[in-house]
This record gives sequence, C-alpha cells and structure tokens, in this order.
Amino acid sequence: MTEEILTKLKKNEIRTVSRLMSLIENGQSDSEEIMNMLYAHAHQAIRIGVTGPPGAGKSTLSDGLIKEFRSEGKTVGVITVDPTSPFSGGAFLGDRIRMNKHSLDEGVFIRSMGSRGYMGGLARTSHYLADIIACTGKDYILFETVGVGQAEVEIVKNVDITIVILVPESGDEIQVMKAGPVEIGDIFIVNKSDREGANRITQLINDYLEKTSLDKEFIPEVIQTVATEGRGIKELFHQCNKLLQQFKNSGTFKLRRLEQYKTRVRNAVREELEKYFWTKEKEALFQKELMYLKQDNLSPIKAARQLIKNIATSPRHVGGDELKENWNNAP
Ligand SMILES: Nc1nc2c(ncn2[C@@H]2O[C@H](COP(=O)(O)OP(=O)(O)OP(=O)(O)O)[C@@H](O)[C@H]2O)c(=O)[nH]1
Ligand SMILES: [Mg+2]
Repeated sequence: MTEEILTKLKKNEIRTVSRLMSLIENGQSDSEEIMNMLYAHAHQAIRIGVTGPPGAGKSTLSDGLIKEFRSEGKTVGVITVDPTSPFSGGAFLGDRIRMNKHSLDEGVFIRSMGSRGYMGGLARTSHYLADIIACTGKDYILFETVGVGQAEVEIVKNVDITIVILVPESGDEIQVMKAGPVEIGDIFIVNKSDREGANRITQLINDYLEKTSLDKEFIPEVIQTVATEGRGIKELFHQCNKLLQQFKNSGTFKLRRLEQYKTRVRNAVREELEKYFWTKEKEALFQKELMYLKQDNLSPIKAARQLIKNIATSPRHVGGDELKENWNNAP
C-alpha cells in the first residue's frame, strides 16, 4: 500500500498529496509507516524559510520567488503557516487570492496550515508535509511563517536557507531585533522599500550584522525589495542560488542537513515522550485530582517529578490507585 502511495506521489497526483496531508494533519496513527517510507525519497528538495512580522509582504515576496523559479523551469512547493487560524487544509484567504494564479500550474503546490491543534506538533507536521511535497519531485519548498512564536520559528530554523523580511516600519534597532528571529537570517530583505525609512533600516541591519557576524562564515546581504512591483526579487533569487552554491561548496549545506535531522529527532523524542506520558487515564485522573489537591503545598515541579517518577518505574501501566497514592504522598 505504501509503495503504491509513493508511485502516485512521484506522478504528482494531487488527490494523493491532499489526502495524505489530511491524514498527517489529523494525526492519524497509520500515517507513521507511510511517512517513514517517504522520508528516504524526500531529500532532493531545497527547503527555504521565509519569515518576518505579520503583513511584511512574505506571501507577496514568495509569489515573486515562485515566478522566478518557474521561469527557470524549477518546481516549487509552499507551506504557509497562518498563526491566527486554528483551521488547516484550505488555503488562507489572502494567500489564496495572491497565489491563485499558480493553481493551474502543476509545477507549484501550495498548502496553508493553521498553527494550532497539531497532535504531533507544528514543526513536525509542517516538515512532514514538506516530505510529501518533496516526494512529488519539487525542486524547492518554501516555508512561510511569521517570525513570532516558538513553533513558527522552529520551522524556519530547520531549513537549508532562511530569508528574514523586515519593513521600513520595523523602525529602530530594538524593533528590528524584535521583529523576527534575526540570528537565523541568511538573507535579509527590506520589503516595502517604496516607503520612507528603507535606507535607514537597511543601514541599521547592516550595522547589526557586521557587529554580530564576526565569527560567522559570511555576513548576510541586505536586499531592498518592493514585492508588489517585483522589484528586487531577481536579486533575491540570485542571492539564494549563490548562497546555496557556497554552502554546498563549503560543506555548510551538509552540516545544516545534519542539524535538521538532529532537530527533527530531538523534537520527535520530546513529542513521543509526552504522548507516551499523558495516557487517557492519567490525563483524566490528573484533571480530577488537581481539583482536590492542596495545591499550595505541592509545587508544580514537585508534582511533575512525582508523575514522572511514577511513570519511570512502571511505564504505561500505572493504575489509578497507584497514581493517586503518589499524589497524596507527594512531599
Ligand atoms: N507598499 C508596499 N506594499 C506591499 C509590498 N509588499 C507587500 N505589500 C502589501 O502588504 C500587504 C501584506 O502583504 P502580504 O504579502 O500578505 O504579507 P504577509 O507577510 O504574507 O502577511 P501575513 O501572512 O498576514 O503575515 C498586502 O496588502 C500587500 O499588497 C511592498 O513592497 N510595498
Ligand atoms: Mg502571508
């Protein structure tokens, strides 16, 4: 069955892609075997993170990048994470309108995700979706996330190259630092450069990068763009390709892939342990017992340690009474 899915993915069958994605997003347990199999076929695509504050022009810029990739005959997948919507699956309205023009293009696949409600965690789910897209043979996968929120940042940290977008309104240095995960940027964009203050913020970012990049492999470039008019997009596209080549030559690309792998494993361990820990029974008892506990006597960390100690000695088989006793005897 899994082989059949892979064959369909390789043929770029959209129905299979969508169905598989829904399966993953709903945390269906039988999807794990499929994903394990797909992983080996998901290495070819280059993963690019696009991040920045809300409304900075991430989608407009991604759209411009898609056009550049397409004009070079390259295929692209896009995963956008919409922080405000708990829903997933359907494209977010704004993105749908903006990226609509690609909907008939088989070389482009776009998927929006809500940022909440993923049993397996947002970062894990988004990279699973990327694995699926990669199996359809796409050359590039763009991840669009806002640069706030740990889960969102985690996604764009875990890619081959990261583009951080700022706008003239990002203002002074403090604002710039707050606007996104500045330390992870490989390329910086000052979008909306048709607005006042673009040069000032470009200077600020350049100064900041010079100060902080002393021990790094390179100082990231800052590029001014007007995404709505397509200005600066070619430059960004070329810079992306140049950096990727540089990373491949220097070994950085391989190192980053190794880091990505480690991060994915680490995240999976954390998520698996938590899933393993919070059995239905334990959750129910925990909810119930908490109401009767003298909470001022038992600090949360002590309570957690008691629960963990309990699970360590008899994993998965902790009976209600045992747990209750543990709670009651907790110092
Ligand atoms: N003046 C100007 N407006 C722009 C530029 N780029 C994008 N915009 C506008 O800014 C608004 C937000 O653009 P989006 O591309 O949706 O920004 P985003 O970062 O994807 O937004 P979210 O996904 O909601 O965080 C839209 O109205 C765009 O038309 C630009 O270079 N100049
Ligand atoms: Mg957007």
